[in-house]
Amino acid sequence: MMKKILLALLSSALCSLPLSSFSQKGPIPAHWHKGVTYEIFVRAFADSNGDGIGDIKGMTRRLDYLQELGVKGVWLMPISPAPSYHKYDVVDYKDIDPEYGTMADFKQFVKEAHARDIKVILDMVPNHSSSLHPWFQAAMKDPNSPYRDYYVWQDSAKVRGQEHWYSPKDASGKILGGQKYYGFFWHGMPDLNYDNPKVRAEMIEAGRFWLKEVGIDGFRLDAVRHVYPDAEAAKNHAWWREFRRELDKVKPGFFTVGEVWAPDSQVAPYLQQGLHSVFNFDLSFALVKALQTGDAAGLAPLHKRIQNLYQTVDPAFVDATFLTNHDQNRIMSEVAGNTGKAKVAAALLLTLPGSPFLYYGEELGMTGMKPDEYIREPFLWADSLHSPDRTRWISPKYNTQETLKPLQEQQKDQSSLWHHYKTLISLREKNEALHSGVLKPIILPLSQVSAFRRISPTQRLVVVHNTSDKEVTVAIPGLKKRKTKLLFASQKIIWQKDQVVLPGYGSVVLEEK
Ligand SMILES: [Ca+2]
Ligand SMILES: [Ca+2]
Repeated sequence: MMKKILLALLSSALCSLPLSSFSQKGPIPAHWHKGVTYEIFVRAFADSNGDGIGDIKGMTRRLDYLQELGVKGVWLMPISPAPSYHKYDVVDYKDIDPEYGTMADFKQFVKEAHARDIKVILDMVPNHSSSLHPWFQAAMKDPNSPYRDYYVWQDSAKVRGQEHWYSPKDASGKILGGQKYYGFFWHGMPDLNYDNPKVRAEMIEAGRFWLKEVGIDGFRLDAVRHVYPDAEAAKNHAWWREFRRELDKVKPGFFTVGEVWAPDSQVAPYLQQGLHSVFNFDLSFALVKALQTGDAAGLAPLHKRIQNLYQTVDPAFVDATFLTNHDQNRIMSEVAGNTGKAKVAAALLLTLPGSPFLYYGEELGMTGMKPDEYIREPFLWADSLHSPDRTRWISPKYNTQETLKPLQEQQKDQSSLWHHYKTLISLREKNEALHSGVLKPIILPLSQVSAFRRISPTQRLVVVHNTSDKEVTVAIPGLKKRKTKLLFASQKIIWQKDQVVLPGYGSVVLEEK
């Protein structure tokens, strides 16, 4: 009866959505439900030619590493030509920055990634271009240019306050009179005008180019909710529907994961439109907080609540979960360098539902705090400063051989954070309930414990994490020692009859028979 009521409630919730909400999107490739994706800042990852700047050939050489770690996808931060070090200010949407290599290098990378069953998604930055983009240069110099309307202008007198509006300047820095342009993030990144159909066509053409001619699998979409301001959210949704509709003709079901940095209620509508997946910022914040405070009891119920909300919008959505990304302090710094906490954080991420995204170096326990450059430091491959592939794009403040064991050493040490990640990624992939099962939070009178079941048609798991440094005895309702099989324990556990004694910062995954 309860089930019937729930189904009725769910179907009425679905009927209240526009009829087009599901038909807009092609089916999501199963890959994204099952696999772990690895975010790479190309500049910091692997250098192939000794100039100190990470590059595409360097990444290609390290694809075997990614395969060994067990990831099934990579998200590359922007690789198109751009004046800044981070390249979120594009000057050519259909090329590769020469600092990173050539288009031929990149096509080779995609081919070799695919040969290892690793999908490739690229960061796409549709909200703004660089102020050095030829479109903006033409628009700025000549108000009658056909590119003038590619951007957002307003008469200086009408601009109230200075926030987001800037006067164009000539090459010598002299302010040009007349109208001001809109740049939500920075004066060097003028917003594109999506009311202009030519701008929408340009961005769809760029999408077509990468999906069809280069052969990538999808996009991480930058600043999704800023294409139009929040007050014009309906136009924003219409744009993402158009993007999906047009590019599904090119590569049906191409993957999209959106950055919608907002509370879950504001995020959910994007799933109804063009996107398969959105980053779960609320869970990221909650995970970090749980590790910092040691109060983890609310994690699984929170995750369940967010999932329920998103599922009413799109039952097939992919929940892009993560600990921290390139815009946030690194998780190891958030837990003050405590490896025990970092291990629980990883175990939570990889046992809760979702399609987990790792940020490069997280698996080594790289630290880093803002400003942004220092959360994007060189990956430490091996011991010596001049070890092959180590980038030198910035002098590291946090991650040096004195402060961090490089990959080569961690690979030799079975107790390393790196082995912990590798083991959990493999466990997640091999166990249906871990990658595809539903989440059933287990409520216990222990604030330091996060406990839940993961249930799929063929498997039933009990997962318990201890976010404190003290041993804890956990009584899981219905759990019988003789009917369970140990699938994973980060440290040795002890049974007291049917209760599990979990060491400090311990995680355990049990299969119920
Ligand atoms: Ca290089
Ligand atoms: Ca905008």
